[in-house]
Amino acid sequence: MNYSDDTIAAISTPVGQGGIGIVRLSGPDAVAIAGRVFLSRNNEKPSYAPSHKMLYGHIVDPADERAVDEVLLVVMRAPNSYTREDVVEINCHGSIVSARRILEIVLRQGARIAEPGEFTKRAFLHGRIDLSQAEAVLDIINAKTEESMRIASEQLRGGLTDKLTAIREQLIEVAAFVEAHIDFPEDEIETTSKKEIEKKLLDVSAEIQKLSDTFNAARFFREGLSIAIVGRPNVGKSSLLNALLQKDRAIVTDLPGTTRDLIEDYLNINGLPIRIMDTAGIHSSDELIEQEGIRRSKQAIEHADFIVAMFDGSEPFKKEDHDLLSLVRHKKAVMVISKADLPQKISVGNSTAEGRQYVCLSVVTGEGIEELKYAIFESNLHGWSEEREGVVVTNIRHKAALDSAAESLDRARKLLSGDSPLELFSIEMRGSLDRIGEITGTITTDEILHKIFSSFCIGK
Ligand SMILES: Nc1nc2c(ncn2[C@@H]2O[C@H](COP(=O)(O)OP(=O)(O)OP(=O)(O)O)[C@@H](O)[C@H]2O)c(=O)[nH]1
Ligand SMILES: [Mg+2]
Repeated sequence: MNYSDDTIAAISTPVGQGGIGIVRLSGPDAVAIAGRVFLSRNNEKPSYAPSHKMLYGHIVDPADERAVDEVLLVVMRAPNSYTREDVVEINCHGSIVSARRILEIVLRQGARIAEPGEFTKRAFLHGRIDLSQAEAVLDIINAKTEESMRIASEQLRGGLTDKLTAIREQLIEVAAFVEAHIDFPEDEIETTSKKEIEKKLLDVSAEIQKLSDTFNAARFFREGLSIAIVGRPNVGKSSLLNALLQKDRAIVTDLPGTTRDLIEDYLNINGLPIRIMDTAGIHSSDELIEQEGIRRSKQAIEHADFIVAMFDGSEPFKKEDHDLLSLVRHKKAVMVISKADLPQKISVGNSTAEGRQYVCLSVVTGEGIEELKYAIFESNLHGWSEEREGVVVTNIRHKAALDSAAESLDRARKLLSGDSPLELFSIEMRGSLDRIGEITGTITTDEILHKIFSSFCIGK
C-alpha cells in the first residue's frame, strides 16, 4: 500500500482536562470524513471550505444523529499542511470525554488510529522536513528549558541541515572529480590536484569533527545533566538540595541518617536542564534500610554525569570523607565544603581538594551557592558561550554518523596519498556521504524510522 492511502486520526492534546481538545486527521479521506460528521448552522461544508479557515458547528454522530460537542473545525489542504496531506483539526471542548467521543466517531467513519509520531513521519516521508528536523520536533516537545528549546528550534529551522548540505556538496564535488578519472584511467590525476584534494578532505574532516565535538556539551541541553549530591551523613546534602531548589524538598534534621532514599528534582542553571539527586549519607551501617539507601547512593555516583561531593567544614576530615574521595575518583566532580558560617575545621588546600575544584558554602548565609552553580555549569559546558552561536549536535545518532563519516574521509585521504586504486577511494567517499545522508534521512531504513518515531507521542 502506498503510504498515504489511508487516513490517520488521533487526539493531539494531552490527556486530561483543558481549555480545548484537538482531534487531528490526515490523509486522502480526512476532508470527506469531516464532512460526514460535521454540521454547521449556516451549512458550511468542510469539502468546500477554503484552506486554513475556521468553521463553526457541531460534531454529530451519524449513528444516532446526536450532537456530541460544539467545535471549531479547520481544513488544511495538501500540500500546505503539517503532513503535506489534507489535514483536518477539530477543536472541541477540553474534556477527555469529548475528544475521545469525536475520535471514536471519525474512526468509525474509516480513519485509522495514528501511531506515535505518525503525523511527523508523514511530514518527513513527503519531504516537508528532513529526519534531523523531525527529531527536532520531538526535542521541542521534550524541551525542559528555554535554551534547550532554542537549540531544537534552530535544528527544526534547518541549521544542521544547511551545514550538512554544505559538507555534502564539497564531498560530492571531490568524489565526482576522482570518479571521472576512474572512467578514463589513461588520464591520471595530477600531483598538484591530488594535493589539493587531500587538503580539502582534511579540512572537511576537521569541520565534521568540530561539529561532532559540540555534542559533548550540547547534548546536556537535550538530555539534561544528572547530578548527585553525595557525602557522609549530616554534612548538609539535603540542605544544599533545598537551597538550590529554593524550596523545602527534602527533610533536614540534625540527626545523621535523615535521608534514606534518593530524592530527585529538577533545576535550571543558565538554561541547562538538571536532574539533581539528594542521596543517603554514605557510611558503614548495620541497619537494613540504611544499607539499601547507601547502596542506592553508590549507584547514583555511578550513573550521574556529575558529582557534588560534600564535606562538613565544621568538623575534622574523617575516614568516611577519605572513602568518598576514592569513590568519586573516576567521576567529574566538584568538592563542596559546607557550613562555612561555622568555625572551620577543614583547611582547604590540604588533601581534601586533591587538586579538584572546590567551593566553600553555607546554606545559612547563602555564601557559595552561586559559585557552585557556576562551577557546575563551567565544568560541563566549558566555552559554551562561544559554541552556542553556531550549529550544535545534541543527538547521539547524529554524532555517531558524523564520527563514522569523518573516519571514512580519513581513510579515503590515506588511500589517495598511498596511490591505492581509485575505486577504493571512491568506496570510502561514498561511505562518508552515506553516513551524512543518514542524519538527514536521505539514506534510511525502516528500523531507523521506527526507532525515531516510536518515541514520539500519539497525535504529533
Ligand atoms: N550552620 C549550618 N548548618 C547547616 C548547614 N547546612 C546544613 N546544616 C545543618 O546540618 C544538619 C544536617 O543537615 P542535612 O541537610 O540534613 O544533612 P544531610 O547531609 O542531608 O544528612 P543525611 O540525610 O543524614 O545524610 C542540619 O541540622 C542542618 O541544619 C550550613 O550551611 N550551616
Ligand atoms: Mg539528607
